[in-house]
Order: sequence, then structure tokens, then C-alpha cells
Amino acid sequence: QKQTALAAIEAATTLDALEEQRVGVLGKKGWVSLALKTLGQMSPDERKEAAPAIQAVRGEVAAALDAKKAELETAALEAQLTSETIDLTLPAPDQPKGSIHPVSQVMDELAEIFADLGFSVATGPEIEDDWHNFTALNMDESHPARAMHDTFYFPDKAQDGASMLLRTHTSPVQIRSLKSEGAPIRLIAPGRVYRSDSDATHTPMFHQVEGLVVDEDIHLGHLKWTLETFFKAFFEREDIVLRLRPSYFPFTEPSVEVDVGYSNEGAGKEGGRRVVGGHGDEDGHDWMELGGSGMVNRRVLEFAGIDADKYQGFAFGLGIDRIAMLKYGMNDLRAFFDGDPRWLAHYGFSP
Ligand code: FA5
Repeated sequence: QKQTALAAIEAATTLDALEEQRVGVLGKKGWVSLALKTLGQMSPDERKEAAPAIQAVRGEVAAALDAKKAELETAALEAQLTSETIDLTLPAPDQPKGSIHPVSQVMDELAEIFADLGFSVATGPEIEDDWHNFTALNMDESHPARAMHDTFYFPDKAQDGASMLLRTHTSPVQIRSLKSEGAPIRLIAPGRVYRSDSDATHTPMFHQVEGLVVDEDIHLGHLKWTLETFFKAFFEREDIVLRLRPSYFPFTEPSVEVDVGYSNEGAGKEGGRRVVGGHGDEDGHDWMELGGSGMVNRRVLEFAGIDADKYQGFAFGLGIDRIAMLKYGMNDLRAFFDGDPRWLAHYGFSP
């Protein structure tokens, strides 16, 4: 029996088979264990002889089991190491990668261009009070322009009684920066703004970049040059033309709407950069309204504590999402904020 067991142990090729042998020999019902139990019925003389013999067999089998177990474990480890070898010459599997959202990309691009023109970047709170968003921008409580902003108000007033809202434009940053830094000043203020509004070119949350220059002897020519220089750099095209249309904002006087025109002759051949909201005209231009601007109303300078006899300024507010649509050829603004990974994979920028 011992020889059979030792042979079986030697022949075992897996740890499971080895365990089966151990149970068969040394387990509760294994034959060595059963033999040990018979000792009780033996006479003392018989027992004296049998006991060491059984123990010897037990020891021999146990030693064989241990040796084989160690051998099989080493073999298993070696097999594992061989199978897990890393082949450095194989191409790496594709990992899903994040990308930079077109809005973030455009914000970076425009901050860089304006930095070259000497503009610093300012920020302000998205939860704003009524005074900074409207009143100080020359829109008092009864001003009809307030109604045009489709404002999200908070139901509760602030401790000081102020009505709180989600800012409807980046223009309140003009007031905050003028109050904290005074004149002269030259800044842009990119950020999120909110209006209850939604279609292909309007979303309830969107992005604007405010621009503000206040200094002595600033005039409309400075505004036009700045916007033209910015858009040529941003669109990387010399044939960009600006159209400043007379308009009205309570916080600028005079006020102009900024349309960007780009030649649609070339656009057709190059595969086109026509965008929803653009409209062509006879001299071969497509136009897209990108923002509002004008000379800062002296009432606004006064609200911000600036000497309006000494200083003048210009300001503009551009829709960042719209200029992104125009540059990168997207046609539905709502897709910007759906978070669809396929859209991001297509339009996103590699980090
Ligand atoms: C303003 O918000 C003014 N604060 C701009 C301004 C600043 C004028 C400084 C003068 C001086 P307006 O409401 O027109 O103006 O918005 C400016 C631009 O934001 C629009 O031309 C458009 O490009 C963009 N815009 C407006 N509403 C939305 C919207 N719901 N979704 C996406 N873009 C929008």
C-alpha cells in the first residue's frame, strides 16, 4: 500500500491530484489513519511493534507529499512567470483618452492673443447681485433691457436685501474690476453666463468674454482695431472683415453690434466654414453676429467710482461658444453641453 501511495504521489501532476492522495492516506478515513485506530485493539506487545512501523510509514508518506507539493508549487509559479512575460515589442493597447473641450481650447487661444495685446485676465462670481449685473450697468429696476435677459433669479434675497441671480453676462466684471483696481485698466473676463434660452444658437448656460479698456483719450478706433486684430489672429485669416452695426446697450454709448464677415468664395472651395446663423451678401461675405460692444457709458464709470471727465473706455462682450462654432465648423450649440463622448472625440483637442 505504501509503495502504491508513494508512486501515486510521485505521479501527481497537479496540486489537486496531490491533495486527493493526501486525503486517501492521511485524511480522517485514509488508510494510515485507520491503521492507527487499530492500535487500540492490539495487545501491548503487538502495539509496541506496530506503532513505530505505522508512524514510520506515515512519516515517509507525509515527507513525500511535502516534497511533491513544493515541486508542483515551484512549477506553477514558473509557468505563471513565463505566461505573464511582457513583450515590450507589442503595440500598447488603446486606452480611452480625454480631450480638451472646444470651449476650453478657445478660451486658452483668446487669452493668449489678448495677452499679446497687453490684456490681463479678470474673473467675477457667477452668482451675482442685481446691482453689479444690472443697476451699475445703467439698468435700474424699471429698465426694459432687464426683461431681455431672461434672468434666473434666486428665490431668496441676500442678507443685505440684494436680489441674487445667475449673471446674465460677463459685464458685471467691468464694475468689480474698476472698483477694485481703478483706471487705467485693460482686461478680458472670460466665463460662464446664464439665460433662460434654448435653440440651435442659444443655450441656458453659455460663455462670454468681456473686454474692457479704460484710459485717457480712448476712442472707437481703438475698439475697432482691437477687435479686428483679435479676430484676424483668432481665425488665422487676413480676409476677416468686421462690421460694426449701430445698436443699443444701456452701458455703452455709442453701442455697436460686432459681426464678423468671411469670404464665402474661398469657403466653398476649401470645404466651407458655413455655420448656422451666418448670412451671405452680394459682395461674397458671410456674416455672423458674435457680440456687442461700444464706448463705456460715463454713467457706468461713475457707478464704478472712476473720474469720467479724465477717462474714457471701450468694452465688448463676445459669445465664446459662437466664435468656437464658427472657427471649428459646428452647427448646433446644444451639442457643446451634452457631454457625448463621440462628439468630444471628434471635436475635442488633444492635451
Ligand atoms: C451682452 O451680453 C452684453 N453684455 C455685451 C456687451 C458687453 C455690450 C460690453 C457692450 C459692452 P448680448 O446679449 O448681445 O450682449 O450677448 C452678447 C453675445 O453673447 C451675443 O452676440 C452672442 O454671441 C452671445 N449669446 C447671447 N445669448 C446667447 C445664448 N443663449 N447662447 C449662446 N450665446 C449667446
